[in-house]
Amino acid sequence: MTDRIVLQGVSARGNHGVLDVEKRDGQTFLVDVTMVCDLAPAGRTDALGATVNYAEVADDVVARITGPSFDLIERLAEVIADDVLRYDLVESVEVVVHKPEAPVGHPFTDVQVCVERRNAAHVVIALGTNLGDRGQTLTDAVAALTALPGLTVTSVSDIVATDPVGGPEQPEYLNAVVTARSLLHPRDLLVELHRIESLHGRTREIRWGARTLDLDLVQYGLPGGHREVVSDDPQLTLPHPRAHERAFVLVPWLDADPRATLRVSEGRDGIRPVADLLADLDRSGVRPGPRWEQQ
Ligand code: A4P
Ligand code: MG
Repeated sequence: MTDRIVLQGVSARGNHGVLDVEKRDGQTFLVDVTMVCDLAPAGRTDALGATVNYAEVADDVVARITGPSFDLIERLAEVIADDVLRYDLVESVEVVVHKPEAPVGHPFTDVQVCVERRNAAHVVIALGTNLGDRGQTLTDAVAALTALPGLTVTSVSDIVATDPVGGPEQPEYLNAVVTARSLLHPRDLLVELHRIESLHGRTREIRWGARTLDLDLVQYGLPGGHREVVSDDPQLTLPHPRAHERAFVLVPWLDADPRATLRVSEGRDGIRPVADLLADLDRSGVRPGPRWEQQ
């Protein structure tokens, strides 16, 4: 695919940088975005809906530049690339972040980082544990997911401590959510999730019973996007049939992805912002949990 949309030199003031003065005073950042995508449908139909609206991309870029401060422009480039890959049409994206006023200490014209990322299905994985060294288990599970070929972890929520929902009387849970992009097919990804669970001594005696590690595939593909998978197969139901009613999933998911949406029924109207779903739920059983352990 050689078709591309190039958006160059989007600029705004932001507060990214390691130094206090950078976080306090801010400086100008410029961003170039190159999106590789099939433009033939737009060329044929002349319809904006058949392409990527570069004005929306520019809005997202400016929101990231002016948004919460990162230490590194590598991180800024990464989150911008991730935003762009929400457009299913985009097969791959190159993001260049320029920081021409960076405190380099010598005359220079520009410093830039460039990242190139491929698109794949956006997936959401929920982690739960209420037996053993729970914090360490979650840390190890995220490391195992990060190391999985074909899976690129894009965001990890904070850990929440949660009251058990359903099942027999059992200890408090720690839960978290990881978002990722997957080149693995849903079934292959589930096999890998089960393998990681087994590595942590997961056994299955009682449904909804206590467990060392539970990894559920909450969603595969963005709702309404062409990589979305909807399935009522009991071996792999997508989206996860109980996710929408569980604050222990939605609270960390929203933390990992404030713009998350979840399909709750068929059609366009069946896609709901996770923030709205949460507004209707009792969140009293979900509390801030421990910090992630250093690896
Ligand atoms: N399966 C079907 N769809 C999926 C999917 N989307 N992701 C199948 C993962 N697995 C899926 O799962 C049972 C079977 O579901 C698997 O064979 C798989 O092929 P399991 O992990 O063996 O058993 P489970 O986790 O006990 O069942 P389930 O239905 O996944 O339970 P839930 O709904 O995940 O509930 N309370 C708190 N506070 N925190 C928790 O994390 N977790 C549960 C488990 C109950 N209460 C909780 C928590
Ligand atoms: Mg499960």
